Amino acid sequence: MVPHLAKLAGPTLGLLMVLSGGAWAGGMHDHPDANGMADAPLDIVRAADDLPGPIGVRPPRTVSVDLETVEVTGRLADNTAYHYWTFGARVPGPFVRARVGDTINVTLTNRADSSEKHSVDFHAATAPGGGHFATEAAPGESRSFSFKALKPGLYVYHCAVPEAAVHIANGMYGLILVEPEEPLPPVDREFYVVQGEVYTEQAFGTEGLAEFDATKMGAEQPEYYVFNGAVGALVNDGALAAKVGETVRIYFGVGGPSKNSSFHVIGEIFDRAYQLASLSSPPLLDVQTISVPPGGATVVDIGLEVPGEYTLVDHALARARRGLVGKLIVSD
Ligand SMILES: [Cu+2]
Repeated sequence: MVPHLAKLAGPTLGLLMVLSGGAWAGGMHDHPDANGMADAPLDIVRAADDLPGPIGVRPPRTVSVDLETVEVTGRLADNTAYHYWTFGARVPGPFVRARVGDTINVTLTNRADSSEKHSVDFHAATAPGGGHFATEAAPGESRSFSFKALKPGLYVYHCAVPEAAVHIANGMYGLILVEPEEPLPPVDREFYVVQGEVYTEQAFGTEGLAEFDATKMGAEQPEYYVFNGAVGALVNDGALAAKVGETVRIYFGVGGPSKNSSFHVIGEIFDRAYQLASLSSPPLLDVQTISVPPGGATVVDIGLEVPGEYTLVDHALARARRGLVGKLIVSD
């Protein structure tokens, strides 16, 4: 057993508790080694191609969504670990796919080895707190609610237990796609990418266990910016892969908690961009960079004409040096 966040003892912990509304009250909790250790962190990256396929044409029905909240020590960067709070031990959480008119039965189970309460707020739900109040679960608890997906779109979901920004900064966000009655144009490949910020006491790149810094979060000064949870998540083996002549679709969201993304793929143009992830509005055509707010999303389609390596960035390019780089590899 490893006492994570052990360095937070004493006055530092007291200060954090004031700043974060007591959200760290359980921060001294021991976690099983299976949840990762500082010197053996888990891979928490959600692969960009880890999403269910298109629903296509079908009548509305009932869909079950089971989310498990797990606190793990994961790899934030080479030689840097971080204590993540997650949906399903990956960041972002699972991609949820439904169709407009579906009834969505959500069950959130907070693992018994968690130190915190967790919940889920679906932006696709029209209900108080988006389901937060109905799902707020203490460690070991399981809570459920149902909602009808009234509006098509690509929506963020996130934990909303106070202080919600802390839970989001620690990795508790994901996307739910509510497909319109008439499906989107077919594409050859689909990808799932979510941007977030990580606020650590230690400077970017410092080796060892990086600890959450409430002051930096309050000042909106992250040390790390990440696609899919970690530095390097979408490069090398994690790169998005496609072939010349194909059209790819990226479901892109921003967990935040605080920073907009100016999402851009270097060397490409978004042939179609569904601004603010509205799927009821016609897409914009031929867009270079699209602005995505925290708690927001977009859907972009890219036709691939030329083989080679393309780079996913936030065009606030200074963020690249803090980890925000992904790759799209296009082969012949
Ligand atoms: Cu939470």
